[in-house]
Amino acid sequence: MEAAIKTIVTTFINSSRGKDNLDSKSFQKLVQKQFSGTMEDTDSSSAIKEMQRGLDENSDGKVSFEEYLSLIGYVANAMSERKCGSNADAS
Ligand SMILES: [Ca+2]
Repeated sequence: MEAAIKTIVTTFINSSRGKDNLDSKSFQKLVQKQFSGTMEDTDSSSAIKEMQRGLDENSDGKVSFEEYLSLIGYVANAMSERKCGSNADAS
């Protein structure tokens, strides 16, 4: 569990190069690199931009650590739904 959280934190830090926010380009790279197995549309930059807009609560065009955690929560939720089989065809 701690290792998983550490991965979440270090992935953000590495992607943002130590900054507080991910810009569009870094966010796109992170999603393509880390979520191609769980998400559809990771090869579509417009889909990733759309996703970024959805996460960007303060509308500054960047993804903060808190906003990034919403994405992790969203992915975790999607995974648990898939495992429980309650929403097997969620597309
Ligand atoms: Ca933001």
